[in-house]
Formats: sequence, structure tokens, C-alpha cells
Amino acid sequence: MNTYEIKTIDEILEAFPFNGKFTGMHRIESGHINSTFVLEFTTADGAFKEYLLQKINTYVFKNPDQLMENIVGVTEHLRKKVAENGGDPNRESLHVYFAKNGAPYFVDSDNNCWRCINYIYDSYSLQNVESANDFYNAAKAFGKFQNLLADYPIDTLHETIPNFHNTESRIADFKKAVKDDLAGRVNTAEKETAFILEREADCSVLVNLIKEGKLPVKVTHNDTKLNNVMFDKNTNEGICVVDLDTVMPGLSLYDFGDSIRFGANTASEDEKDLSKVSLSLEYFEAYTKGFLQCAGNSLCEEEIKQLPFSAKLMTLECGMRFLGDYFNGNLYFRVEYEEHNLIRARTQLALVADMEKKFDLMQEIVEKCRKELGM
Ligand code: GN1
Ligand code: MG
Repeated sequence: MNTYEIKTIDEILEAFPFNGKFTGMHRIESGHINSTFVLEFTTADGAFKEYLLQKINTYVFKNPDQLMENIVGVTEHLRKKVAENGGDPNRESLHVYFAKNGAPYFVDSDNNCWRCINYIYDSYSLQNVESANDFYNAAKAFGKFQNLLADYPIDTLHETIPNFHNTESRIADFKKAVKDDLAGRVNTAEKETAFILEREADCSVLVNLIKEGKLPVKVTHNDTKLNNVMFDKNTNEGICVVDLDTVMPGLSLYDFGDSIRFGANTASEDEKDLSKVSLSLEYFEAYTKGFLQCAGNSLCEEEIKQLPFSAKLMTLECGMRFLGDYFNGNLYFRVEYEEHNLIRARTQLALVADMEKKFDLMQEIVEKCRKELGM
């Protein structure tokens, strides 16, 4: 058994009301922020039972009380909605298991914060899109997720990471990272830095549209990576959206754009061979179709118009976040090697460049999908 960062698994086993005898655990490697483990148990009647255990990254999420208050509120809302619609809340929504002391997370003797969540049985996640249909199914899942939260009381949500997709504030952070040059590396990525700074004006577009009242702020997921959807093993439909840490007031466009950034890239987020990086128009179309089909009726004209731009902006934002973190000495994103964030930044910027070339085609695809859907 590899317990990784868990020095005192016994403390955790004691803290939560697990059902059965602990038989083992393994780590789930995906996700750049929290550490995730699957804990395995055998129940009294001999059944196999699993739970997800996560160590909350408190460097990133400074206020775990507020974070968990959001997640508990959102998951309870989702469970109610799923049940009302005749679905299975245990498969179609997450559920937070409270610690025995009544708190939604447990603080161990080293001051680490742990939370426990239901494991979605007979499901799988994808690290890369394997077919247009996968991505279409992911779009439907995120679109549906947005609909289920449309009547969630937005004012009750805490901003778990302030200005998360505020691209003006993101570029200000990036410039600060360049100026501070904490790890003494800025001179190794001058071309990439210039590429970002040349696009500074882009960072104000959506922010200004919000200020002008042209884009509505809604409850959004804000981290719509493909691997944040669980797919059903039998039907391959997206059944459950996970990783709810950044469910906050945001724009539908952030969710659309971030999905495209990750899933419509023909290469992985950390591909070293940039010739493999490009925007798949086939995948862009599949996602646009699924998203418009499910969430389209709640989108206004300006939101639909900005869909292609949002994909570019979210990719640029992620590029500057990775590069800024590289300059800061890899404080935020988990890395497997020292240049990992630089490599990730390069793929994002190469994808931005390709999206700029294909921008007219992306717009045509949005129009085509609208026509097909009679919107
Ligand atoms: C992080 O946790 P994970 O791996 O789903 C990050 C996202 C980035 C993404 C880039 C809280 O997501 O914003 O887009 O990495 N999450 C947070 O892959 O910063
Ligand atoms: Mg996450």
C-alpha cells in the first residue's frame, strides 16, 4: 500500500464514518491542485466499497471553510434537482461525507485538510478526447450542469479564488511575475512573454462586456477540463461533473472556453512537440453543438457571439498562468519536472496562435450549429 502524503492514515480512518474494513488505497494522478486518493473497504456483508479522499490544497484555497460551504451547498442542490428529474443522485452528483466531528472536512495533526466524497461507480474519466462523440457528451454534461445550477442563489457563493477568470487581473499577476523574476528564469522565455503581452487588449474584452451589462454573471463551474466529467461505462454519456472547487459566479463563456482549450487541442496540455498542437475544428464543432443543445436557450446573443473568442481567451489565460507560475518557481500547479509549467505554457500559446488563424472558421461553425439547432 502506498500512502503517499498520508503519514497517518489511521487518523483519517478514525475521522470519517467509513462503512467497512479498510483494505487499501491508491492515488489518482490527474488534477494539478489537490491530491486525490481512492480508499477501499469491505463492508460487513462482504461488498466492496470505495470512497474518494482529497487533501485540499490550502496554498490555492486559502479558506477551506468557505470552499466546503460552497461545495456542500452546491452538491445538495444538485442532488435535489437530479432526484426531482428522476435521476440517481449517487451517480449523477457528488456528495460530501462529513467527518464524525460534524465538519465537512477534517484537519489532521499536521494541519492538512482532508475531505471525503462519494466514488462514482461504473464510470471513467478521460485525459484526452478520443472521439468527437466523447467531447459532444462532455459538452452536454457541462451544459446540463449549468442548467441545474441556474436557480442556485448566486449571492451565497464565496469566491474561493478571487478574480479567478478576471483576465485583467490575470495579466497584472503575470506582469508582476515577470517583474519579480523570483526564480531568475524570465530571460529563458522572452518570446513567450512577448506573445502574451502583445495580447493584453484581449484581456479586457469580456471584463468590459460584463461592466457594460452585456454579459450576465451566472453560477458556473470555471474548471471545465475534460477530466472533470465522469462518463458512464455502459452508455458513455457524461453522467457527473466533478471538481466543484471553483463553482462561483462567472460567465458561461468561461466554461465553454476552458473546455475547448483542453479538449479540442490535438495534443496534450504538456506536449513537448509543438507541431502536434492545434485546434481540432471537428472537436470544436462537436462541443459547440452539445453545449448549445443543452445550455443554448439560456444564452444571450452576446454570449453566443463570443464563444470562439472565449476559447482563445481561456487558452491565453491558462498560458499566462502556467508561465507566471514557472517564473515564480512553480508554487501553484503541481509539476513533474522543473520545466513542466514552461512546457504547458508553450502548448497553450501555440494553441492560441492556431485559434487566431482559424478564428473565422470557428465563427462559421457556431453559426452552422445554431442553424442546425434552429436557434
Ligand atoms: C487546474 O485542478 P485541475 O487540474 O482540474 C486549475 C485550472 C486550470 C487547470 C489547467 C483551481 O485544474 O484553473 O485551468 O489546472 N485549477 C485551479 O490544467 O486553479
Ligand atoms: Mg481543479
